Amino acid sequence: MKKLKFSKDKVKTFGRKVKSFLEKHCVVYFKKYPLLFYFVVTVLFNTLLLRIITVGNFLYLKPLFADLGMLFIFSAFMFLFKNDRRRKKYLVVMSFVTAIICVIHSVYYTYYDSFASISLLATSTFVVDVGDAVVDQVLRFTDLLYLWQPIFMLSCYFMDKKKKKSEKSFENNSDTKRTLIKNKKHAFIDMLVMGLVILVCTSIFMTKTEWSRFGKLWNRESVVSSFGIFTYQINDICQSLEPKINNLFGFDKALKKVIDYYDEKNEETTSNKYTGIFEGMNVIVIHAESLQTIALESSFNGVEVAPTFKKLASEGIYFSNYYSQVGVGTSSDAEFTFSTSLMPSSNGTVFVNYFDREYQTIQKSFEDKGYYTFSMHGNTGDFWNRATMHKNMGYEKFYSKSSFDIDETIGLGISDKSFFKQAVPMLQDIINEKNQPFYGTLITLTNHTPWNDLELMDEYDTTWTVEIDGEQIVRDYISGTTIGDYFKSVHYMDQAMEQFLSDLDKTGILDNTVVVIYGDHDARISSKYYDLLYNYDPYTDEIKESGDEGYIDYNEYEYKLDKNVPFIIWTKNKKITKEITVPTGMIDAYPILSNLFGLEENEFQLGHDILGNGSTDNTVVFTDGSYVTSKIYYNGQNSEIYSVDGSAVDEEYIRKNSEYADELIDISNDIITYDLIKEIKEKE
Ligand code: GP9
Ligand code: MN
Repeated sequence: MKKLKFSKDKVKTFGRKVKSFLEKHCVVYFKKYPLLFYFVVTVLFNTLLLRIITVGNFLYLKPLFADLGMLFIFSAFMFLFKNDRRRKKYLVVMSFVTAIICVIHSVYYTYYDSFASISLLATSTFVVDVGDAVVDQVLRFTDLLYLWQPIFMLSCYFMDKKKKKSEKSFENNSDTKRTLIKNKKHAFIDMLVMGLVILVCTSIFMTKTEWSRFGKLWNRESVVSSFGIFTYQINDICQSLEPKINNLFGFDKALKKVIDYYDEKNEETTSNKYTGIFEGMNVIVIHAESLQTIALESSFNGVEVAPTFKKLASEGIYFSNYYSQVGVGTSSDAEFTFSTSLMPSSNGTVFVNYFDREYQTIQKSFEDKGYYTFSMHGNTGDFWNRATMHKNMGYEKFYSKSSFDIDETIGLGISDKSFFKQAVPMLQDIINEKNQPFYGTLITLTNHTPWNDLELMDEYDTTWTVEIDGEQIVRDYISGTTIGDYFKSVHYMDQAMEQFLSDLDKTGILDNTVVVIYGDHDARISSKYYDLLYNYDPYTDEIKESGDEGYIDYNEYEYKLDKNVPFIIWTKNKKITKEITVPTGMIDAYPILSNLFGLEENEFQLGHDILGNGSTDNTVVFTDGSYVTSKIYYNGQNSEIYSVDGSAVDEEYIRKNSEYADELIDISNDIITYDLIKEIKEKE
């Protein structure tokens, strides 16, 4: 009993000491500067708001304390300013800075489902170019909510200015003066130490996985969810600068890791029934902007959304369970992964931040076989830094915007119909100049968000007619919605494709050409619109609810799986007609095509020849560490597992696949960051 009383006393004394310590080293500053108190509390509220709006977590204490710690550190710097007025101004400026950070992340999250990175500053010009898409599809009222805070701080600042007189008399009091002088000396250190202590205490509660994600920074949502926005931001700045100074650190370790990986992998590649089947034929690769598989599976009033793509899929090799693996570099990442069989960079965008590295590419492999390689795109050469990067990847010529007559504009630029129409004589010229066989990539443009130039496209009827009480009722339920507009736009792209193939056929080019089509990435349509596809009831003109007959419980994983894109390899003579349902990724395209065309195998490829090797399962990895197999979808953000085929998997299956996913991302990042292909080739 005595002992308990003793320890109670001790706790009380300790509590008193902490209280007086806090009074002396922290509360005193808040009392002296109410603006400082408002700053900490209101910015902290904004960070909470950001997490609620983006990742939807608000019950977590860890990011809250991490942000609080960072705010103390930011606040400490105000004491480096000479006088009160400047210190207060500093708080107002910091309010604007933090609010703008929140707005940027909020907008970015809507578009990319991730948090922005400073390494993308170089890509910010593209945001201007796709500005319409951002305003139409992305900018929401909630993204601007954060601005209340700097406005509030500014008002407090001006109100405070009015009180200047009385403040002066307060400062003239000799006792206060002494306190202020003491504060001036210690305030900076006090606030800094307080911030660091909060951060250290918070970090003790972080799990191993959280630390690993913090270090790798692939999974930005998860890092913000645990460490808060400011710690993420500082980490991101450091890691974005890393490539610049990286060649000084960690190079040897990465080189050894990558060499060991390829030595161990040592995959036996034997020829199979598909090897060299298309050897010597021309290749036209269609990079189909935002083309999702779901568009090939949908129809309205008996008319398919994408009849041409659908026909090509049924007449050729069709990967119906194919996924894009892009990161923040979207279109350019799709081109990169398709061409190199490497994952995109987790830190920035290869086309923009790592364009000066050496890559082993499919273009170079075709060139080694005597092919002429080129690309065509109706946008400017500097978009996604393509002019530079296409050259680096091995395209001998890039026909960009200046090579085309921009006679019809839809959305981002030249319409697909005009683009394809002009491409045909260009292809004929290429052949006439004896540049055969050729490997050419044609990048489409029209099907880019926001799909709001529909009046320039042929009408595509997306209504649904039902008979109610003997009367024909037409439900125009999907027009004007994002997904409805998307389908109309895909229908246009499909018509453009149909016309292109027919024009090509007239020239005879198709007789000796393999047409390869891939959707570059999903169309980023919010999951709420998918309810119109799955749960719309034309009889009631309403969306079905749980319990209603025929209601489909469309969950976040079905939505993720619906983001798959088509990959089609087609020839006019329908040489191979086959559907591959094994999960396949953009990373597998190069090995598959390499085998079909009898190319030299790329020793740095990380993908697999899913067609030739007869795989029954495959792991498609996404840039955040999530992956999909024929059995599960693993969510890298929260380690949740979704069963794709209804069967159960054991721990070992998950462990192995997760390790594989981590390694794939690591190896790709090391190769890209440290320019290891160049290094290894030089050593050979
Ligand atoms: C434009 C295009 C669009 O040239 O490729 O890029 P995205 O916004 O889809 O990354
Ligand atoms: Mn794209």
